[in-house]
Amino acid sequence: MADVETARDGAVLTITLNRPDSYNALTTGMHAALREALAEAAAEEIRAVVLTGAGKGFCAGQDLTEFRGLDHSVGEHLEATYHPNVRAIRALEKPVIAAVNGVAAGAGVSLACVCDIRIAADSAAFVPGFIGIGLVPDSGGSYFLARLLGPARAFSWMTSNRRLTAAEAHAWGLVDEVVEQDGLAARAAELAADYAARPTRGIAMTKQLFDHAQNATLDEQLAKEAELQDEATKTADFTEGVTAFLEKRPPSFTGR
Ligand code: T3D
Repeated sequence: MADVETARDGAVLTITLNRPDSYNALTTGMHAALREALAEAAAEEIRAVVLTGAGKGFCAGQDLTEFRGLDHSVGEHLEATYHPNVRAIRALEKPVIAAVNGVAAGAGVSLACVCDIRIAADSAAFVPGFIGIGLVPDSGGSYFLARLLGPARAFSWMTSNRRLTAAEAHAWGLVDEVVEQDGLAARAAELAADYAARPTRGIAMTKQLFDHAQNATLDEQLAKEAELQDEATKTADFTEGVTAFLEKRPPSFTGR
């Protein structure tokens, strides 16, 4: 079994981190495998992606056994391994759903937060992790958590190392939905299939817009909206959406 597995169901690609004995802690090799899986996800026929973990954990962050006798620059390691995948997920022109099946810690929390949507099993938990070993949030953690939770809550949580339950994460807005452990995979598949039937290019451009809004002025954002709306009107799904509305029938979107 590979450390990162992919499975295709129609237009949905599920990527599974697969080192269950260590709660899918990330090794250098896993980053490369994840990069390959994300390249597979970029194919036009894939219209939604699920990212999950095998076994009891979602992802325990950096595999700490790789820190034994640390003899490399961690900053360079981050740039070479974590960062390309963070950028690849944000660049995917389709929704990425994190199905958090168990504990997420350290860069595992960051990884979930890089995704567009998070659903969690009721048994899942979120552990800052970094500060527990004297580190700072990385792999996008400080960026996404500040935006998802607000800087004050993100700071106090990340520096407390408090284990957050799935219910608490939901109350904080960190996850969109909490489902029973046994129903998580089915719910993730259902949600992904639903997304895969929507206007994929419109969703991709919505993702791009909200990313752009993080650091834009109002004028810059208005310009970006106008630019992407122009592009959206050139899609087949726009034509289909308007036609279906006028013909009083449900639309059939192709993702083009
Ligand atoms: O290199 C760079 O570029 C820097 C990047 C840094 C990014 C980071 O992510 S730093 C933060 C790294 N992560 C952590 O510090 C989390 C460490 N793990 C934990 O705090 C806990 O294990 C958990 C909260 C994740 C889960 O706790 P619990 O009690 O539910 O389970 P457990 O028994 O501690 O762990 C289960 C197994 O997974 C266990 O193995 P064993 O004893 O049954 O053989 C444990 O050793 C293993 N495991 C968990 N986390 C890691 C790990 N093995 C290696 N690395 C881990 N991060």
